[in-house]
Amino acid sequence: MPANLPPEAKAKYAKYLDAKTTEEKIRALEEFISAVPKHKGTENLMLWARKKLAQLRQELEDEKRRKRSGGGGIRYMVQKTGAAQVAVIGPPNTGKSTLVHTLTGAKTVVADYPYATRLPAPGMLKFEDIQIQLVDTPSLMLDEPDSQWNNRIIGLARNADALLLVFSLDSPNLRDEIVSVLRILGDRGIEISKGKGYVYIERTRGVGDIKLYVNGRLRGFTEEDVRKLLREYRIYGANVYIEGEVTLDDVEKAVFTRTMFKPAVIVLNKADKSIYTRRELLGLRDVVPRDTPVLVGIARSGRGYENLGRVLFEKLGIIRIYTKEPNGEKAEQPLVLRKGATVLDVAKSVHSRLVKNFKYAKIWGPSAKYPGERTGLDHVVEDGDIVEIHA
Ligand SMILES: Nc1nc2c(ncn2[C@@H]2O[C@H](COP(=O)(O)OP(=O)(O)O)[C@@H](O)[C@H]2O)c(=O)[nH]1
Ligand SMILES: [Mg+2]
Repeated sequence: MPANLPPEAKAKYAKYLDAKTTEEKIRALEEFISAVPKHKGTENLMLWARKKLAQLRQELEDEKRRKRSGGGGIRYMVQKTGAAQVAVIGPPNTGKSTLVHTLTGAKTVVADYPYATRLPAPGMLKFEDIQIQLVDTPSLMLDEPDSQWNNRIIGLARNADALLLVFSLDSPNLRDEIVSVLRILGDRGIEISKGKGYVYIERTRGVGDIKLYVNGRLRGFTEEDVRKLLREYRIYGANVYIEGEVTLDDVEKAVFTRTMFKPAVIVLNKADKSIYTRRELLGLRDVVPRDTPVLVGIARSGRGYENLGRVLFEKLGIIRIYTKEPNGEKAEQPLVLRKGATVLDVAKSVHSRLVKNFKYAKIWGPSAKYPGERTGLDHVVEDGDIVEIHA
């Protein structure tokens, strides 16, 4: 990087972005690939483009197969319930189904042969006064990273709020397996860590307007440079979200790979059959992002996973807010909101009327300077707060 693409290639890319059907996308991407000059600076880009092309071809085949068999097919998505949805993902036989069963009581398919689980299955994990939905999924095929089978599992990952990545300590290839799973996710635009910086470009339809939401630092470029760059790719309407420290190269990369961030927790299971020393496990830190918690345990008994609820809760970045009517009792069930939410978000999730007629709020709990502090709509609430809205 930077790719420094010739205008022709950029124009082809714009065509790819606008393509509607899978067939159109394939054709446009092929044209784009042949218009990109091959050199060191475009290596990553070509790698991404070829992967994407392989995936699109798979998708096309799948679409054709579905048409031949008269459409329909099984529903693969799992309806979200509870405070958040966590997809349990990993290589075969690592104990995913056992873990979901032990922690939630859900009936899952457990077997000592690979790929026994054919369909996703949800269960509810209790954490204090909320429930977190765990979704058991079929195992990833590590030796066929771009398979349609994996695409479906990645679809579940994309739809979830967080991932629980499960590996087995009796596998001699543990390190490679972790790397493979993270790569399978990364190749499809799912990162489990924001690293130093993070860019996400959301294209908007309609009137041309590029809006930047910067929560960090632009290293060596201005907002105008971003607009100029995107216009070169014929992108005239977009919301660009920037977090942390980011270069213009990072922004250009985000044009090509639509990266989304999914917080994750890693589970190293079958501790009772572990072939690793403590020291060797600590050595795995260089393939696991620093901000990703790692739990070691035994799924059959649940040992080692006693704190999984809290760890997931914290990683999900959610908070619990208890509403209260003036002179009433605090609600038993909390509202679940994102970290950083304000009184406005609280009011909105109760009733739009509360926003329109808002006078002030009274707060008890961690975010209150003193019990019953009076605040406006922009007050940032924290986990455990009690909020009373006066309207
Ligand atoms: N020793 C041991 N075996 C386990 C553990 N967790 C799961 N298993 C066994 O490993 C096999 C695969 O488990 P399963 O949950 O179906 O794995 P999945 O393919 O990842 O869903 C089954 O025979 C389980 O009984 C564990 O913590 N320790
Ligand atoms: Mg299973």
